[in-house]
Amino acid sequence: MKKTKKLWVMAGLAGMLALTACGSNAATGGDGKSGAGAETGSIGAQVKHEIIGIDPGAGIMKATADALEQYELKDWTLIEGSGAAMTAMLDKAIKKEEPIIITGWTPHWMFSKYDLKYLEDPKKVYGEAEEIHTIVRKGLKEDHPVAYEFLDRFEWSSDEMGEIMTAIQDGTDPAEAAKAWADSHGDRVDAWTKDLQPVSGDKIKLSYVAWDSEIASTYLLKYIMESKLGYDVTALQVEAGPMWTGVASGDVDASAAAWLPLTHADYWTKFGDKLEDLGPNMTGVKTGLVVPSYVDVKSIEDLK
Ligand code: PBE
Repeated sequence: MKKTKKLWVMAGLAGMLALTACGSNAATGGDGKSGAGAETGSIGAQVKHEIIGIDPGAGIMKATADALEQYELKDWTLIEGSGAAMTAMLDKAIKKEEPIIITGWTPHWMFSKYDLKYLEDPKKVYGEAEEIHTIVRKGLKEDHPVAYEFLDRFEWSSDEMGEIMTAIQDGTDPAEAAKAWADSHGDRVDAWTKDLQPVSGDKIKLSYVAWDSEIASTYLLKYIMESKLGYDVTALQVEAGPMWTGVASGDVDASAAAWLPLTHADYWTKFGDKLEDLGPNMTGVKTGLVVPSYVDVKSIEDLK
């Protein structure tokens, strides 16, 4: 069984090389229907024309649906699931050295754990300079000025977030991982909280989605707001839609998980004028289609 699969992969690699050698005229062979070599060779056939997605509300799912259209990948299916299911399938595929295509993003611990690459996106369907923004409900500044000022100051790097994410991935409880990070990065925490007068137990609600990046940031905010600023913070784990509607309706005070300008563009169009955008808490983030580096595909265009 294993052997067959390996051979299959090798045939696939040979097929890809042959296709490359023939130039980019995908009309022959690219659809896997023009002869045995191409059939076993196409990456599409190898992964059953499936892209392993995450939760349906995620912006990356919409971007991927757009990518399937714009790159005319008609035979392909985007599989819904969750961030956790996606990383479990990735792990399984890598252990067997099988091909897999996932919806991925940075920062994410998977890039330090595995050897992965983004597929090139010449049509820029996944956008360019993406950022993570902190959004707050209208009126937060008046009701909770200390929380507002802290959230407004909060800005960090993907490497810093990566430290918490990796600790969680290695089995540390998220609250513990956030505490350990804050305790060992006192200079950063002091800069964000400098001269802010702690309150006594005011309640704050943060919403987030169970994406690994957002678990890390939200638990850090909760820890700092509770331990340094005296708040009683609830971190509400919801789907992407309710995360935005919660802040827009005022049921939730803030979220540090708004990916803009592209990933959450639809949510921004719907709710942007009903909330306040405090700007980026992280810049240089990215989303796209990701494969293990042993998968011999370079660009989304090669999936055709
Ligand atoms: N993500 C991680 C989210 C934003 C954070 C890229 C999976 C999304 O696609 O909406």
